Amino acid sequence: MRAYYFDNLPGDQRLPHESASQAAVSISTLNSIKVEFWNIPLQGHEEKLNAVAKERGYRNRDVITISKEGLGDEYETKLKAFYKEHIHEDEEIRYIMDGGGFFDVREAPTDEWIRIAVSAGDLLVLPAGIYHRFSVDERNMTRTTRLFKDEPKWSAIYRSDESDTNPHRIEYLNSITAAA
Ligand code: KMT
Ligand code: NI
Repeated sequence: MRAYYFDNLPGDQRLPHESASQAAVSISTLNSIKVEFWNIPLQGHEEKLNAVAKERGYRNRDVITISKEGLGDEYETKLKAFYKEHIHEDEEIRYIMDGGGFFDVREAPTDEWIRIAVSAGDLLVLPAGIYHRFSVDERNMTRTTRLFKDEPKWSAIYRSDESDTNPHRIEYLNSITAAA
């Protein structure tokens, strides 16, 4: 995992887009916006992943391969949907098993994009209510385990005035202010 500020320049979303003028983003900065991260080496990851899942009450999971081969005709549509800024009413928990990609999260209160580059072994938890988006990188492939607390909640709430007043969004912002 490596995190840095997104350069906000137009161009292929699969390229790094690393801002040259800003320092790298530390894990503690990520933690301050409630993003959590672990590295669990692929070899023998089952036991550790199960332990984290048990401890945090993640009872369901599935595996998705985001690639042309994995998604076929749906690939381009899905890539566009994943890269559209959104929130969920639940945590987004991803353990990367192969390939990699970028999770872009909005820092609060600055609203700057922080780009989190992930690879195999990275376990990332985005809190409910954080604005984010996802892209594959130049490898064009991400195989990931998706963990869920209960029933998978797929719905993405795209950014709008309405999402800004979503109770999960408000609760998220309050949790950050309270922690600061
Ligand atoms: C989401 O909701 O942003 C996603 O599921 C992204 C794809 S998982 C790497
Ligand atoms: Ni999402």
